[in-house]
Amino acid sequence: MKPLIEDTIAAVSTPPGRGGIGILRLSGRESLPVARRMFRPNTPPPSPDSPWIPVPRRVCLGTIHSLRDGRTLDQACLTYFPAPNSYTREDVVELSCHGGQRLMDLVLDQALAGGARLAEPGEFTLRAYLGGRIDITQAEAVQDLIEAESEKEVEIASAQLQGSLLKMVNSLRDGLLDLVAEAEARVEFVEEQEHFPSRRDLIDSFSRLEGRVREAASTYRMGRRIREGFSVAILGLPNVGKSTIFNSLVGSSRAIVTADPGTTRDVISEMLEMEGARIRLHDTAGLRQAENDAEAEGIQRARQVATDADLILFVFDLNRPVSAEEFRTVESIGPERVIPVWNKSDLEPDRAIPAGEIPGGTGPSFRLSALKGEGIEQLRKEIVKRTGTGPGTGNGKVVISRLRHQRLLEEAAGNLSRCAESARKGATEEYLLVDLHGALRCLGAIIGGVEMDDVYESIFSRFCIGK
Ligand SMILES: Nc1nc2c(ncn2[C@@H]2O[C@H](COP(=O)(O)OP(=O)(O)OP(=O)(O)O)[C@@H](O)[C@H]2O)c(=O)[nH]1
Ligand SMILES: [Mg+2]
Repeated sequence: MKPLIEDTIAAVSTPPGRGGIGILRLSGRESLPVARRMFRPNTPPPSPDSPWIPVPRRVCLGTIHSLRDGRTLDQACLTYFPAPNSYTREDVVELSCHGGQRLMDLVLDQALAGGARLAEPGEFTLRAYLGGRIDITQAEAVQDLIEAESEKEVEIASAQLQGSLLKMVNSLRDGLLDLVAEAEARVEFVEEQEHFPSRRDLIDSFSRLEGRVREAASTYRMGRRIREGFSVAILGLPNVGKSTIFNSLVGSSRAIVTADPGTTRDVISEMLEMEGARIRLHDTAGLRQAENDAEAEGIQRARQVATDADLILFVFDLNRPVSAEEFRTVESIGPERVIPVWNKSDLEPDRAIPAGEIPGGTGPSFRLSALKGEGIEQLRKEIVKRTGTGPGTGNGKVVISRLRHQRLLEEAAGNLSRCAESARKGATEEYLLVDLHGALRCLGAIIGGVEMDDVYESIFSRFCIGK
């Protein structure tokens, strides 16, 4: 449904439930008149005959009362943001009340009785977009910020709200516009072809720009993992201390630990935040010849989790020689996804990590005593490092976090690739311009220029009410 933007809208912008403060927000031409009907300032206006106009952006204390019987409902603070210096670029009034659920319902009822309409989900941000205060990527960033569950997600969404994605797309668009201008000039000035760079150069320019667009699109993999969490599985033979390591990393006795091999059966998963990144950690059943059906199913599940995981902590008992089964398993997983962990170092403190007994990985091995908690911090740091999300990684680099952006970038890259191919085959500039304009449209759609109905359906309707 497309909301009407002429109306004045109202919504409780704070989450439902009880809170110290609850905020009612109004936006639209009638915001102030609606607020006046339900709010009385403590300091009366100088002239009772002329309508009261609060000092813009200055908090004003007063009371909210019922439109039905004049009863006082709450003491509240009103802030008036006259257009265009507001979130929506319209007149906005915010009423900070005491955040009781029933009270906020009543306050909202007064605003509706006073002439406002209940806002649709995301309608305040939709108005900010329609008012030209933000572009679509920034509107999406607002939603991402609200939904962010890890520090890393906050970091990406906040950069996007500051315009990082907009800047990157604009820079790609500038490059594309140069190419469009050049192709158009060639069409226009057919006689003066000798003044233009060679066709070879033109093809190179298409390919270079395609590379930049594809590189931007490829950051989506990282963006998705940051949002959904990196999957890290703990794997190894029975009794090597997997569950003890799991509990250490989780910080609680989540998994059962006993001295009997074959204790863990099911996959046990926990979502953690490590240095700002979301990690989904899985403890699994020890790998061996199963003794019964339940254990066989557990081992099957362990192998499945290992197949899907981004990273595997493969745990060895430092005091036992590496078995052929362990060697084969690490080899089949692919050593590049494996962090070898040598546990129970407390039993023989002088024993060194056996060199060359497992297929070579890309990173260091870890020696630890999960029982004593030794080496766990270093392991935690290595996990963060291997997920590529540690502090400082990717600084200044834009990470795409939405499928919509990735698809449009891939489509633009496809257009550019077709362009280079056609140019190689000797196509005319007019022909190339079709694909160049196609690419331009894709980049444009990332930041705006899409039909209002589509935008509303695909982006704003997923917001919460009041934002
Ligand atoms: N000495 C010593 N014992 C440990 C260490 N880590 C774990 N253990 C002990 O090893 C035994 C097995 O530990 P678990 O964590 O249950 O091992 P697991 O790999 O999960 O075993 P399964 O679930 O059976 O596959 C328990 O008695 C632990 O206390 C360690 O670092 N040092
Ligand atoms: Mg276990």
